[in-house]
Amino acid sequence: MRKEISGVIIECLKGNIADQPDIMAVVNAANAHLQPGGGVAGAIHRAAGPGLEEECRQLAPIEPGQAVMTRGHNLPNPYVIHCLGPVYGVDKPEEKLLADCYRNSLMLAEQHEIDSIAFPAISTGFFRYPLEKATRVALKTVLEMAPQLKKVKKIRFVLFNDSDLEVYEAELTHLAGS
Ligand code: AR6
Repeated sequence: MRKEISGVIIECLKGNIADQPDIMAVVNAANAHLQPGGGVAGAIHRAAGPGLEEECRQLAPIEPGQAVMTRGHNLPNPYVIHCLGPVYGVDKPEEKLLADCYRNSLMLAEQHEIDSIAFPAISTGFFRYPLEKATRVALKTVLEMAPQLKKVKKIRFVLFNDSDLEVYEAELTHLAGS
């Protein structure tokens, strides 16, 4: 699914965040120490190679809601933006911290003149944020920021399975109209 909001293309598709070759910056659902880990972080670090872990070491630790940027190393993307999402039920207020991840990533992208960015569903795996609630926060935050974006022209949400994609598509239709 694809929509255009204030000149920004917002799209949702099923796929692997580590395999988005037409995108300038992919977002990592990181841990505080910016170490490989599992899920999205594992896939990104495996594809990027050890140079990414080395670059990350100088930037860690990060706080929930924070975003930092590195090069993409062996990924097909020039940049990776690493975000620490809230652990659901632990890091509070979780809705604000999750929104901060999306806001801070888009602000970093703007500062570095990045025109396209791909997000996974931050916090909805190991960090247990319920997918429907996290989807609403992600899409509302991005739609609110769209009119202010000058450099970012494409925002892609990469979902890992069909049911997660359906939740994103339903929420995007609800928020942006069909
Ligand atoms: N591409 C796209 N989405 C994926 C991929 C992938 N390759 N792999 C998993 N997902 P998670 P979190 C989905 O756990 O909840 C790590 O160990 C997954 O189904 O990667 O923010 C870190 O080191 C889920 O919907 O991120 C941290 O310790 C979503 O991406 C911790 O987990 C996020 O799942 C971060 O947990």
